[in-house]
Amino acid sequence: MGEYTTILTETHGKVGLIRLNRPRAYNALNSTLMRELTAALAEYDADPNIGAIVITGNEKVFAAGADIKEMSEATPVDMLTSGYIDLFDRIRAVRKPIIAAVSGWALGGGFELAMTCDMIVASETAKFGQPEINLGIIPGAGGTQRLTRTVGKYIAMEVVLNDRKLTAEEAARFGLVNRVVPVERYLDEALELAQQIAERAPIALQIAKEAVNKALETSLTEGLAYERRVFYLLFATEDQKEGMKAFLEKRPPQWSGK
Ligand code: DAK
Repeated sequence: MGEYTTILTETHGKVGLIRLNRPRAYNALNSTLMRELTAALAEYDADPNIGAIVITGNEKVFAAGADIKEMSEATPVDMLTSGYIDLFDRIRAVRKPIIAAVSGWALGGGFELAMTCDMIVASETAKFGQPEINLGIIPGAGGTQRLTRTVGKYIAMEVVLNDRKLTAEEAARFGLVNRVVPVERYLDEALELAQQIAERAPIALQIAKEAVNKALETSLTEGLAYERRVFYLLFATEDQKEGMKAFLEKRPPQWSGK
């Protein structure tokens, strides 16, 4: 892995773990951190020994949003040309599954980062919010769109228009997180989930992630047609042959990723 100053990386079996690490600034997502995060994600995405990725912060904070100090004097042209939003798009383009392990605050861009991931494991202390309205702005990295698609219009309006923070329990009730666990367990739980996923057939995993994401972006008719095409495509893989043969032979499959 490259040399990073604002994140820490570790490998746990087939899982790449990225810890956001600007604790004194509550892991505010400055441009260095976002660049390093996307570089580390790209490294793990290209590594054939890695099957899934976990992004976490620390017990107190996942990330408190974009760095307010860095953007307080920005012009619209600065915001447009900084490339900041392209970094979020790069996270979205990662082909391997990404799990956010969230404890404490996930605010603004930090909440948007968690929602850009594919699954969210939360500690009981997790708190989610879009407080941009307090700064005279609105969410700019998907908050108004991803949140609304997940929790619906009415809750999203309260979160975005009135800085309503969501507890972990509320987030679970609204379908925003996969599970809520005691704070001592949240990272292990996310790593175990990621490890299970990482053991699965790599090409099917990639296609499955794409197909689920497609559901959020197309009509049902187009989505079903897309699903059917990629379903047929998987019958061209060695893993499909192996998976079905292993089932019939009553043994665990050995995935080749081909
Ligand atoms: N940026 C910079 N520093 C931050 C920060 C942030 N977002 N959040 C916290 N910090 C820093 C504080 O300044 C403080 O630093 P020192 O004063 O000690 O040097 C330290 O972290 C601890 O913060 P507090 O003293 O405030 O700690 P508390 O426990 O009292 O409160 C808090 C914790 C997380 C509730 C509070 O710090 C807070 O409300 N933070 C701000 C949260 C926020 O408003 N987040 C939204 C930021 S706006 C874009 C797309 C998207 C975005 C930008 C561009 N493009 C399309 C280009 C995203 C925008 C945002 O996320």
